[in-house]
Amino acid sequence: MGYLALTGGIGGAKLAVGLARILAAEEIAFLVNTGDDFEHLGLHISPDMDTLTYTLAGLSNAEAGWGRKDESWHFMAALDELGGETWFRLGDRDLALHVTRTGMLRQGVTLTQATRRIAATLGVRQPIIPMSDDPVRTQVHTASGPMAFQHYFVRDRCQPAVTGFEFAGAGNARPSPDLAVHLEGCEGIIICPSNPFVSVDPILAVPGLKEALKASGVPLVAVSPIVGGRAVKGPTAKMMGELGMPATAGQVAEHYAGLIDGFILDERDAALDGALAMPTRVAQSLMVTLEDREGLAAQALDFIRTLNGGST
Ligand code: FO1
Repeated sequence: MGYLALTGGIGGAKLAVGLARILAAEEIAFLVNTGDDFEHLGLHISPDMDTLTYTLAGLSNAEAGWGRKDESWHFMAALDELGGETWFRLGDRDLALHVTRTGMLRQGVTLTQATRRIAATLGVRQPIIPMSDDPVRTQVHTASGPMAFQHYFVRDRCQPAVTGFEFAGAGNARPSPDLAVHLEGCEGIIICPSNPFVSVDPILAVPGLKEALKASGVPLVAVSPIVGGRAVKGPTAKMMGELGMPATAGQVAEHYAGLIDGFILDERDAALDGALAMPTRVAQSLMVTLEDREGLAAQALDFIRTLNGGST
């Protein structure tokens, strides 16, 4: 028995830690966005899976939210001297992970298997499952044309105004084989407070995946990434404005309508409690301390139990 959490990016990883700390390792599995993945300097890079892996392993750079702590940057410095691309910062220790994964993939190891081996080596006991072993690449549409996700997010620092998104390759992608394994006996699904457009939608765009989540018949609750009209982290609110939507928690709930059975609002948005098309729960969703992360995780699990008709 256990839970499945959909996550991507830095915001999602925060709740993931809370879930990992209050549940036994065999009670939680993470389904992770790979739309941010890209080939860079000849390496396959999976940022959201690495962010989660490092975070669960206690190795992450907490200030940046990505990459490893205790890093050195000799590779970047040497690459710069050679005139290489240094807009995407790769620390020396982080680089070893990308080299290792790329080597595995070149030997025919799937992304699911490679991620499982790397996570185990780093001491992570919770399953970290890519949404698909097939390539899906988020393209950000802007007034001046489509952009690769990392060019938008890192190189251009989310400055371009977005007009839409495309998940190239999604049509031919299959859910990771490990998804069905972890949906067996699952008692609830959580959508972490990740960017709905570029961290969650790519996962839901894999054919059959949304259907598999709904077919599980268990409550699916989402935690709002928007608090009081602002994104907790990253460009979510900016994107909503550019897409002509109000940057509100209610709009995010609307975005997930039809899929979710419950929506967790932050206390600042308590006025929306009971005013949305689905059951809501108010919780402290700004996660600064580990206790905040654990508290929000506990609220999500309790909300699921309530929706399951369990404890009040
Ligand atoms: N984000 C940045 O803003 N700048 C970087 O130089 C950067 C490097 C990087 C390296 C490895 C990695 O796993 C993530 C990295 N990220 C960087 C974050 C990454 O772009 C984002 O975490 C996701 O793609 C969006 O959530």
